[in-house]
Amino acid sequence: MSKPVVLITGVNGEIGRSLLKRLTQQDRYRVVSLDLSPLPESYRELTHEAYSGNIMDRYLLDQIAAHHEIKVVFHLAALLSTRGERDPELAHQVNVEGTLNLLRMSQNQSSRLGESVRFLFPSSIAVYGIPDLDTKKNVGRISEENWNLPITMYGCNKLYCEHLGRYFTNYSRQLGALASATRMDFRAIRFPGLISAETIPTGGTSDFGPEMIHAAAQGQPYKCFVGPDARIPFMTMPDATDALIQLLEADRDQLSQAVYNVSGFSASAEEIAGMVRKHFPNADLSYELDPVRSKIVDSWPEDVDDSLARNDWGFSPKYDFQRSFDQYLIPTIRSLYS
Ligand code: AKB
Repeated sequence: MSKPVVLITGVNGEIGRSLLKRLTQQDRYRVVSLDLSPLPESYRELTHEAYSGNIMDRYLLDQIAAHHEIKVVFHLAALLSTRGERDPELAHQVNVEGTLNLLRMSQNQSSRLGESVRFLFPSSIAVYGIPDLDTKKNVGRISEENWNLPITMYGCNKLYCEHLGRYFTNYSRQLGALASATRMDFRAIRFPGLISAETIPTGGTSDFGPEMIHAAAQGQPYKCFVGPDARIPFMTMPDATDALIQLLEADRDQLSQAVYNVSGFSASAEEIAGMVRKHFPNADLSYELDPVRSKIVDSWPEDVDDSLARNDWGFSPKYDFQRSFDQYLIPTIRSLYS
């Protein structure tokens, strides 16, 4: 039997590259990819076909769908939270209208194939908005339905797209009228700050964690843009891509909802700095607050309750705070920069 075709948008980003490698190792899927910028050759050769183009180009999306029997979409293309605050209208266009284009394509594809296309969407802790630091300290690990009051354009976009995905899967009246239409199957993970040992993120606000580690590993000074006490949940990239694949492969009837929190560990900027100094004793780390970015981080929870993901589809991250550094980040980063 031929392998199911997976479309990854935003494949040239951090999650995209890592997911592409992971799917290639597993060898169960055939990957078609799309990104604004062309994939480097070493990644391109892992794909069945790599398209360069814009998710706003509906004609291109229709062409891709016409040429491949896409059964799964990982829609990763997005402008992250810091970048989104610099150009909120562009963020809305890419994050919302772009997602709508992919949802529409997936729904058409589901009707055409008579099989539900599984649509995997990386949402974010940015959908949460906690009004002040006292409340942040006291709310503890928050669950999916609480504090859905984002303060960034990116957070608003992610929250709304979760609703759009649920709408296409369950409620679209237009589809209700077509009794024979097979509905698409939308599933989302609200990711915390992600830390990869191989790549450095761009345009996010949780970037202070990975930036600090990569700067120290390269012997470069780093000025952290949030204060030492700023605390949010994080997760390693291997745990993030494994979670996406695990949620993809879960049976529909295992899932009690469409959107799930996940977390690897909760850490403050100073706890990360402490761990970095332990491994790189000459690290030159200091703090220089960026008022906008630290306000964004302050509005995100210290940690999230991911018990539904654990119970429904067996989410179980390999790396806690200590293991992330000892067994993944430090060994991989050292070999990257040596
Ligand atoms: C960002 O910082 O914008 C992202 C996120 C937390 O979704 N990394």
